[in-house]
Amino acid sequence: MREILTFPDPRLKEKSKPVAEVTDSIRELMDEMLEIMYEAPGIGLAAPQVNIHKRIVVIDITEEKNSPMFFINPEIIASSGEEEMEEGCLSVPEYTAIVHRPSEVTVKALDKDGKEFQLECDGLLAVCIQHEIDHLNGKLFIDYLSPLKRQMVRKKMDKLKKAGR
Ligand code: GNR
Ligand code: NI
Repeated sequence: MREILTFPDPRLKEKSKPVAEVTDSIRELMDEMLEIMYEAPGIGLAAPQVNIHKRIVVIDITEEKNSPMFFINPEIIASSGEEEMEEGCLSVPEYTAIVHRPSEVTVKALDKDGKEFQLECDGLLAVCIQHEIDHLNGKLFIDYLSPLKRQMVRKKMDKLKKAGR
């Protein structure tokens, strides 16, 4: 599970399943995901990126890497505004693109104790949580781009793989 799946791996297109119960093994999995994310390094990681098709997300947008956030079965229950941000993805290495998304979202999820919470977010956190929930639904940020651009990304990934990176 150390390996992060990269585009165009078809497993990234699978829809992840809700977590039925937040158990110790789910908590262990989230700690492992956090480690992988920090090491990558990234500001967010969704379980399907490490080939675990469950609705689990970890995020830490701080530079100090000391404020981890855990989301189980996250759902966007409200959104407003519009924003464009340059996004990257650990599953699409060495590529970034501008994506338009709602600028403010309210997320409902379960925490590490299985307790439901709601969080209003904006800025980078709002972008990140939307990006991660997309992963749970089998969607990547490059799916918002034109087919031509996506084809370009496909070629670039091919080259990276051939170069052994
Ligand atoms: O590390 C990441 N940075 C990032 C920057 C802008 C918008 C979204 C992200 S998420 C990304 C890590 C990742 O791929 N999560 O799925
Ligand atoms: Ni990503």
